Amino acid sequence: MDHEIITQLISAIVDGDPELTVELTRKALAAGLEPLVIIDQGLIPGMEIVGQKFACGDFFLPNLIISANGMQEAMMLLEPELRARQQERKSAGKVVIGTVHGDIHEIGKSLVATMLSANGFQVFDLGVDVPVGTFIAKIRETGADLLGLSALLTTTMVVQREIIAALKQAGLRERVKVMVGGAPVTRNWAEEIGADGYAEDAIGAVALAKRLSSGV
Ligand code: B1M
Repeated sequence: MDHEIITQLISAIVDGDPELTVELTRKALAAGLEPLVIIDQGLIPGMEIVGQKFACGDFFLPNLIISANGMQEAMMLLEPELRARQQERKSAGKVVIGTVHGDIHEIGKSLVATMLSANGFQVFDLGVDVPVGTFIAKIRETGADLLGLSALLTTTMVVQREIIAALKQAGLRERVKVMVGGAPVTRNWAEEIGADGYAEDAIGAVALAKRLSSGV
């Protein structure tokens, strides 16, 4: 039964049916499925198929948009559930996060932000297409210890490097640990640009943020 809902959820995302995506997400929660299982086994694999179909020309931009809308609406149901499962209440640290300039991919960044907040971090989410200077200003304003930079395009991951250079120029690099992520980003890339860490997914981002903020 559980497995069936997950399979249907993948199809609802791929078929571009936001209404059904939300209905199935509700059903899955009611059936007792963990929000992270719904995300990791249903919504994300669905989006991966959409991405593959787009890459090989079977799908077009409207397909991407409608599937993303379905996932975002489902996430609106799931985010409060993720937060409700929050285990650590005391602040684990302050994180400024955003998707870099030129890039409007929002879903993965928001999932990372939600998971960080659910794990006790105070999160300042700047949204998408964030100018370099806005990251710098927010770090100054909040005194954040961590900066999370999401990039989903090979053309925008280079902005992560620009932000690290801007941090140095602003005299903030020693004070802030930088974590990077997003589909095209790799551990090698993180090392190459001098970031402090890379995480492949939202769970990995929480583990990394904890490690970085504890100074290990
Ligand atoms: Co776009 N898109 N898109 N897109 N899109 C990709 C990324 C692409 C891989 C699709 C493909 O061709 N297969 C491709 C990029 C190719 C490349 O550069 N390598 C692509 C392209 C080309 C484009 C456009 C250029 C298309 C066009 O206009 N011709 C355009 C660019 C717009 C822009 O940003 N300037 C574009 C637009 C869009 C939409 C707006 C339509 C829509 C986004 C809507 C929205 O976010 N509100 C969209 C979507 C939905 C996708 C795919 C299909 C799905 C992305 C997603 O939400 N995945 C994507 C294909 C794919 O990735 N498989 C694709 C689900 C999400 C939970 O995963 O974002 O990877 P993800 O986040 C993960 C991890 O990456 C990680 O944790 C998250 C949770 O597990 N993570 C971090 C992310 N950030 C992190 C930060 C961290 C740590 C981990 O630390 C700080």
